Amino acid sequence: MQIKTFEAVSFKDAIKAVKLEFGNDAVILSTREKPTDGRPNVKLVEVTAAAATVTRNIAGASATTNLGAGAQVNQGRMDSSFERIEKKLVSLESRLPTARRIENLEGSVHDLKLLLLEVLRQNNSGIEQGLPAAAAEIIRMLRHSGIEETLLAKLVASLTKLPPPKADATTTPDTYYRDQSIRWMLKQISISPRWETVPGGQSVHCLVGPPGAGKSTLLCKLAGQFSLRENRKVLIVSYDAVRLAASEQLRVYAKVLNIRFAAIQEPEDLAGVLAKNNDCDLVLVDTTGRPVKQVKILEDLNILKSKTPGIEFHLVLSAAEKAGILDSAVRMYSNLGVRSLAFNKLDESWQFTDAFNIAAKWAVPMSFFGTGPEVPDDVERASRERVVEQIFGLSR
Ligand SMILES: Nc1nc2c(ncn2[C@@H]2O[C@H](COP(=O)(O)OP(=O)(O)O)[C@@H](O)[C@H]2O)c(=O)[nH]1
Ligand SMILES: [Mg+2]
Repeated sequence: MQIKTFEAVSFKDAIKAVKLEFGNDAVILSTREKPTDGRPNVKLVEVTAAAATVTRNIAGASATTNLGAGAQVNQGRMDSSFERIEKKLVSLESRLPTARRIENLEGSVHDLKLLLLEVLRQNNSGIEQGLPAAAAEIIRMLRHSGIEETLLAKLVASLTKLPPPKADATTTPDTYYRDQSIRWMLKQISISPRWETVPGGQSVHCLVGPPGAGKSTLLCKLAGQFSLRENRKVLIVSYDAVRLAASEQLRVYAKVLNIRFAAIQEPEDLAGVLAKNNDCDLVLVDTTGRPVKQVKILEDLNILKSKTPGIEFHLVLSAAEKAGILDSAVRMYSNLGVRSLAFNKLDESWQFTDAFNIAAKWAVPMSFFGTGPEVPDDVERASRERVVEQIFGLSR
């Protein structure tokens, strides 16, 4: 008799393997669960089976089965054995960890891994190793708040070159290195120039960026601020290439504030609209887009750029997004020649760390901060001090 042991992750799979090798008439001799090496919560199933040569009396009720060396097994007894085994299999299978439980376990292992990495990073005796204790502590604090490692390495290099703090009553090593770090961080970011009136001309600013970043909201805030507070003659243009009816919100808003409004669907049409409204000195262009159409949108924006001399693009980002998403948005729009970064939804976390990372890494000036959904009040001009003070916990 040929006997073999099969291992699988479930009884179903084990039986499948048995049938594949020994055919449908294989005899199951034993079944058991056994732990997996190194994964105590995940069990394997072991099924020992024998190959059977079956001869059946098709016409009669008393079919017999020939097991190798002539052992005769009554078909009725075999059927009931199978039934018992099947029941046992079902009950054992119900006790196996479900796919969801395994998933949960894997999730926990992943979380633990992250936690461990975080602990290791916090105890990192790497790049700041050679620094005085007070300076190293600042690096650890900045790392903890989310400042990117590449930027930290540059700061470490800069702090390393500093002369030691003078021993006087007013400066402790803590304040000395903190002030130097703040100074260094302020130098890494810049603020874009104000959108001043061009004598005898129009300045055209186009807001681009991922859907939902808050472009239209920011545009309304800016249009409101420039026309109400600075008395500028503003023209709002909605460039809604994919006909999302997004221009309606702007049309209504423009009407309420008595601001000139135009909608275009083709990038070539902007030049005509500008000529027709040449008494407006500040033109704010809103754009729309769906993620799947990004390539087409970029092509259109490039046409808009080539057909509209002097147009400036400003990339609007949501500070509530993950750093990776912000990074790929900057990468995507950088070919257009982005003049500034505006960060919205700062009110959702009051975290300026990602804004700092992105602006410093890509060396693009910051222009505006959206600090809430209210139009036109929840906007402020970007400020380097605001960013750095928040990171150092000196302000909200
Ligand atoms: N909390 C908060 N919500 C904002 C801010 N800016 C925009 N939003 C909201 O974000 C959503 C998307 O804004 P919208 O301007 O339509 O994004 P767009 O697709 O880039 O034009 C809307 O519900 C806005 O009210 C902000 O600074 N703070
Ligand atoms: Mg919009």
